[in-house]
Amino acid sequence: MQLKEQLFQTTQARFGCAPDQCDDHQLYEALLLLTRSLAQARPAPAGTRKLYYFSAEFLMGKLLSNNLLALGIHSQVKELLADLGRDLGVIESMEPEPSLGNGGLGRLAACFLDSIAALGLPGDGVGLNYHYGLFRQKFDRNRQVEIPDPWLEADSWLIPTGVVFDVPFGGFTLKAVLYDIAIPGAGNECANRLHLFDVPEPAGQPWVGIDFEKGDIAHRLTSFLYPDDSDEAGRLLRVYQQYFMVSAGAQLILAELESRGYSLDTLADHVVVQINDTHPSMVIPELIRLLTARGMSFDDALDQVRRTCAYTNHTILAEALEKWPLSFIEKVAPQLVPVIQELDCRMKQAHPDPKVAILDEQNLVHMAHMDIHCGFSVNGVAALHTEILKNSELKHFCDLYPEKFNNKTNGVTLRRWLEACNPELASLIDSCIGADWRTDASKLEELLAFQEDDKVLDRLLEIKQANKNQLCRLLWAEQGIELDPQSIFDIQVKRLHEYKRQQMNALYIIQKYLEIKAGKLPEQPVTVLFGAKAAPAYVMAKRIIHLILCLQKLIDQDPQVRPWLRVAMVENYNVTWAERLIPACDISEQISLASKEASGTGNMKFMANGAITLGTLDGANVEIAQLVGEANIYTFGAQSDAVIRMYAGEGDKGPDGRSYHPLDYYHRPAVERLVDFLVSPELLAIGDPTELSLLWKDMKNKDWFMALLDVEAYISAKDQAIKDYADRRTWAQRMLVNIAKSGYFSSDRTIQQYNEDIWKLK
Ligand code: 26Q
Repeated sequence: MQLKEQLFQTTQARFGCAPDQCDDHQLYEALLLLTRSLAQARPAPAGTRKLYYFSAEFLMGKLLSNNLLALGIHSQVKELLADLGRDLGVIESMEPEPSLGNGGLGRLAACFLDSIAALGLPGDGVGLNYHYGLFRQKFDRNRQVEIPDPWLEADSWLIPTGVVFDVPFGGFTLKAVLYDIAIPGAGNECANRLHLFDVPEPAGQPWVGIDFEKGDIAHRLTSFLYPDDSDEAGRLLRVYQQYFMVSAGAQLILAELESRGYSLDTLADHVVVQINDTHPSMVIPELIRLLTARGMSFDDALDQVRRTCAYTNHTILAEALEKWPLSFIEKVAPQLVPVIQELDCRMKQAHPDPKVAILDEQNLVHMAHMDIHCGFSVNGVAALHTEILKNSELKHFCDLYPEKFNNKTNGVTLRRWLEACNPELASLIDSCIGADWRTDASKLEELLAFQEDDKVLDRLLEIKQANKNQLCRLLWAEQGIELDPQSIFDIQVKRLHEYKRQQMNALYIIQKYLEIKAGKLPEQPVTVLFGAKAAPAYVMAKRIIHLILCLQKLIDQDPQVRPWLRVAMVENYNVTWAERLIPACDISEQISLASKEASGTGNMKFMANGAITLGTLDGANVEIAQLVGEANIYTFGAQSDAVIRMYAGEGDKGPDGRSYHPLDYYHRPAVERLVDFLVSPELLAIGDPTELSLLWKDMKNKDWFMALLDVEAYISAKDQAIKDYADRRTWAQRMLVNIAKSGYFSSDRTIQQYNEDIWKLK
């Protein structure tokens, strides 16, 4: 049947009218139903071995456009709507964004699902159906306010499956109800599934308070997604969530193994489980428990699980490595305690070094340690990150099991992060090298042949300008922010964390502000854009948001500075805003303290859209720099080995154990006046004096992530970039090189490597 006919039938059945009689939301719903059923009808990819990608987060973003592209009907639907006088962009804007993730880790999982399906590999996601995604962010009096985000509507991408498992908790049992989202593969006829488990009768309101009863857990277990929080409160619920996910997921694996006709003792031949950071690590003892309960010996169960499970590490920040008190597990899932104790005992016998123990002296379960002992693969997410894991953070484990350690540099799906979000650039690329780059991103390198082609270079600049104009229109319409589209767009969008150093960017803004006030104008007008959510309990991160919003206001009110320097923080930064901001970016800010950002993936998206990176040699920036060459990136700042030595206190150790002393840098005249501006009369007149002075004190006395160490080098590098921007032709050539080299950062490449080295699916 023709699509037109199908759409007609869908709107008739659902709303009793023809498509041209539908409002925008009804048309969106009709397209959702149609697309969902087309994706659902596709068969799973063939194969005897199947991957289960376990993750507490899948930050999918809107799915309509993506699915239309994967199904190969995007342009057809667009034209069909145009014939009705409707705009697909407007219809898409009706879709609520499922924010079932915090940031990088969750978005990576979504990119991976896209690539696994596009490569035709049999692999499903396993996670939770949170009813409230990450909070919606509002700004009120220059502060972040969090508002619950109910994303589920009567019609959504979820497909009820009728599958239910019992999950046994200490003292009660809960049913885990399975919903699926179909993940169609681009360029083939298959679809995988994202399996999301939910409680049978979810409560309508998000969780409030932390004193919960068992009855509450039954209704509220999937209530909300935890922010990547430094907050201890309510952590027991997190363990309930994790066990619910892995127990139901493990039961699904064994049920599918059986229905595929395989016996339990062939588990490792037919199943591979990828554990996305330690959040799903309890899948290891749970699988052992289920196998032994079905009659397998502990030895054999451990052997199967060891050949089935693989672990990905996404962070080296010590505070983010999960360690749960055994008493939590005793309360949530007492049946796991003997399994974990037995694993601990065996590992201690084989390797008595307390540094590699699963259970430490305080009876904390080190989830990563369990993963490494009981899995066959441990991978980092960028070359530098993996080296740091092997040489420092996980050195003791690498000495024990060198063969388990491997690197898988992250990637992003260019189908969402180039084709869908930047259609004009995608069609310019098509006109240069054809359309095959969509499924073979290495083809983008062929763009290098166009480095001297003025038509292509001019068109690149034109498209960037058009994207900037478009972003300005949206920011004005949706947030009342008015910007100069002719200015340089310098963008830092990512979660707010001290190690990502948005505060250092703020110091740059202060430096420019003071210069302009003193009569020294920048080479070009600059707009510094931010997007960032802070975890609700992360006080310092919220102070940095406060600082940025105060600077925004200060400059907005100043007619002398405004034409040259603007600051704008986008409210409620999410995947949808990323899709609008990234194509409009000139300078991509990737300025984490070297050694702290495991990989970063925003850096890759910006590069693919022709932004030039201004970054430290951290995470995947190192690989970006190697690929594009130093003429096509701005790098600055201390390198990871030097930073690691300073944390270790090599040399002149201070009272906090480090050999980095922020006051030494603070007292440099060029730095002191920037830091002191935090408590200047101008800023105190706008912001909260207590917050600003606490931030000021922290910056000069503590500065845990060494912003003052790098700030001067940062300022010169950024000034150089702004100066170079004036040579439009050379800049366009650099943009082209960045786009051409971004093919390496396609998640298709990453997934191919996971498959070749770890999963071995086909
Ligand atoms: C843990 C316990 C309790 C509550 C929340 C959490 C929690 C949740 C999310 C801890 C961490 C996260 C998210 C981590 C994350 O996004 N890491 C990023 O992963 C990306 C993909 O590999 C990398 O590119 C980034 O460098 C890394 O920061």
